Amino acid sequence: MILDKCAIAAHNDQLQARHQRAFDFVSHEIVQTEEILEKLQQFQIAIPSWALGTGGTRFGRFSGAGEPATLEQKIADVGLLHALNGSSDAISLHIPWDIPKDAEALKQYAATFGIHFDAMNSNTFQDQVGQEHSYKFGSLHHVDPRVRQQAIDHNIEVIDFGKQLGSTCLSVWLADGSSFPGQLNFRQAFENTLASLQEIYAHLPVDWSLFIEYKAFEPYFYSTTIGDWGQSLLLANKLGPQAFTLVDLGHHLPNTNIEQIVSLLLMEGKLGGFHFNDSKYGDDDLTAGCMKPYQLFLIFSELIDGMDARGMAHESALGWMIDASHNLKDPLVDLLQSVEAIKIAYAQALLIDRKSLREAQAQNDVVAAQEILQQAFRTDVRPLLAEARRRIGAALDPIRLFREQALRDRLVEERGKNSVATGL
Ligand code: AOS
Ligand code: ZN
Ligand code: ZN
Ligand code: ZN
Repeated sequence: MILDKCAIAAHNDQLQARHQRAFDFVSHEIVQTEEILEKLQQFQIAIPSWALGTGGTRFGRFSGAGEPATLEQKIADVGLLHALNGSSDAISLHIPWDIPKDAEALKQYAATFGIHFDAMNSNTFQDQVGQEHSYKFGSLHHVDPRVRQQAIDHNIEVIDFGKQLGSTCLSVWLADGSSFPGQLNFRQAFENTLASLQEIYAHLPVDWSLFIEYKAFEPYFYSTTIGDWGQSLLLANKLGPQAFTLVDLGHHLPNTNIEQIVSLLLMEGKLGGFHFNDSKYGDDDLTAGCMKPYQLFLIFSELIDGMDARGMAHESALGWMIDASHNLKDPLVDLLQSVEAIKIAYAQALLIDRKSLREAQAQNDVVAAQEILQQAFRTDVRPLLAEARRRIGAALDPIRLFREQALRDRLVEERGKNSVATGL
């Protein structure tokens, strides 16, 4: 580990007095401080392997230096994040970008950083070298049963890798769609997708979940076979109790009320997990909370309300993951920012006075309802996050420590300037 515990302790000592003043100020106004601190310590957000390298645009890729070139290096990067913020104890792998050669050794290596393996992601949106059939016209929805079978077999292979690593979830995102009216028979495409997913579902171990991610458009621009939460929920309901909908925040048409979707999926017991990111236009995959922090807060407000109504444990009942990737910032620093934004929204939503909100709703007191939400949203909870980190030996200010310790330079020294991560 390129960051040792002593460096974190020295950093925390240096910032302690200022932190204490800020923490005392905010905690003075909050009744349930200890409860929130405990929840913040437990709340972990998984890191996707593909976010550790610099992302591309449709037009080019400007790789940063010292990117993780091997699976071990990707795990070490997540280990570094976890040491800094104590909030990212899992990595989500993607096959075939992250094929584990020796799963047992990998598991042990990850455990040295306190890291385990989150959802496994399959890939039937790219053709791989030596692959028999092309996915140019889709995979699980394809008109040709041989292409569907190849995609089914791939997903089963991904489950098998996941079993070896101790994962308990398969996440499926399909690019399958069409770009021109008339290209596809929608009903047939949907039925083929369902039949293919049923075969994959039949191979799920009993303690596994299947997450079905939807996306409005891209890479195709007329229809996407799993294009919205209705289509995903329909599939999840038909498949059975181990199938759930996955919400990626960037996968909606502009202005969609995502918090309402979240609320109803939770009500139906069919919300599986999240891909956090932020966007202004489409699937922009920007840093969580960089554009619409109020929306993120409102989503967490519905999540907490819905999870508490069903008695679900916040930290473990749903799959929390980031799915962001871009090409301007250091990916590790960017991930620290995303995790921070997600936990800020979570902490603010924990502050909502639920009892008063229900009363206001019952009285149709619209003003009071808005005041209650915004009172929570406008509370600066950052000292609570810092205190939660301090108590578990993580850094009071992870980004500052990352920069002070010149951690990227150390990674470049170790890995070289030209190491490039596999991914999009
Ligand atoms: C694609 O747009 C989806 O967000 C996927 O979740 C993900 O980015 C992809 O599966 C990477 O493997
Ligand atoms: Zn996603
Ligand atoms: Zn996406
Ligand atoms: Zn995205």
